Amino acid sequence: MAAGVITPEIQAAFAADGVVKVPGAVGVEWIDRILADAQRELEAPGPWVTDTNPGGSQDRLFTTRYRWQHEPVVRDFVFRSPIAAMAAALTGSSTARFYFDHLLVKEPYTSAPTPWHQDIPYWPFMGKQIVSAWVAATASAVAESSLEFVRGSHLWDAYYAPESFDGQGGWTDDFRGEPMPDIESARDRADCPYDIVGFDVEPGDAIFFSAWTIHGAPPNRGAGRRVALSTRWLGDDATWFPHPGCDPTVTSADTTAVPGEYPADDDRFPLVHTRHD
Ligand SMILES: O=C(O)CCC(=O)C(=O)O
Repeated sequence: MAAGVITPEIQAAFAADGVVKVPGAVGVEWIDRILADAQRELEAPGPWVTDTNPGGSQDRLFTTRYRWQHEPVVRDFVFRSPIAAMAAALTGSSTARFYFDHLLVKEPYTSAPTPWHQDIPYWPFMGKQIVSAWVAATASAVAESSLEFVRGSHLWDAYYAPESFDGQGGWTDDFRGEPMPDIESARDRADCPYDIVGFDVEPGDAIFFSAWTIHGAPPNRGAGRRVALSTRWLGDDATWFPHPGCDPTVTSADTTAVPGEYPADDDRFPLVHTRHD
């Protein structure tokens, strides 16, 4: 059983650090499909895209999201890969509902870092059992833009204002919140207060992280394309929390979810995994 690879030790590491890498979480059959899907998206992008260099084959950060309802590769991955069960097991949740998919491509020699951020302020949810699974479809070391994390930051009780991934500043104009600390400038200081950890990855490795954990990625200094599919999972304690400035792709108009309550909307946030004890 897929969730079985999530041992109590891995669970404990996730609880303490807010992030864990699971090597070989998904098989090669998924990787080929994700890579082909990424190529198609780069050539003919859908509606929810950020792109720092449209059409470019270098120096380009491209992301697209919310495709599970119409893209077979993403849909299959969400419903048939072992990721939902692993996400639930990591947070101790008995269920995993799906929130959204996010394909992230960094072409070779992309100078743009992925800014340091937390995911939770971008999203119309509250809860501690909300987790992302970033599955690498290409090998990448940290210098080739694999992810970095501020270990333990999910426990800070902080909720920082979101930023745009294309380096254009605020995510939306109407979010009011505390700015993200300048982690990048602090990291080389002897008295750096942040415990920064990065993970080199091979295709099929998954990095699971809490929606509260601060993370980012350096520029892609390598000659290869970096591709990852990040999927977002809601655990038992998730509640619907629409707020000014959060992600506009799912709004209260799109869902039967009720503010402050568990989002039992099977059409919008399908129940993908239930633990059978
Ligand atoms: O792939 C990246 O560069 C960033 C990924 C990320 O921030 C996420 O999956 O939440």
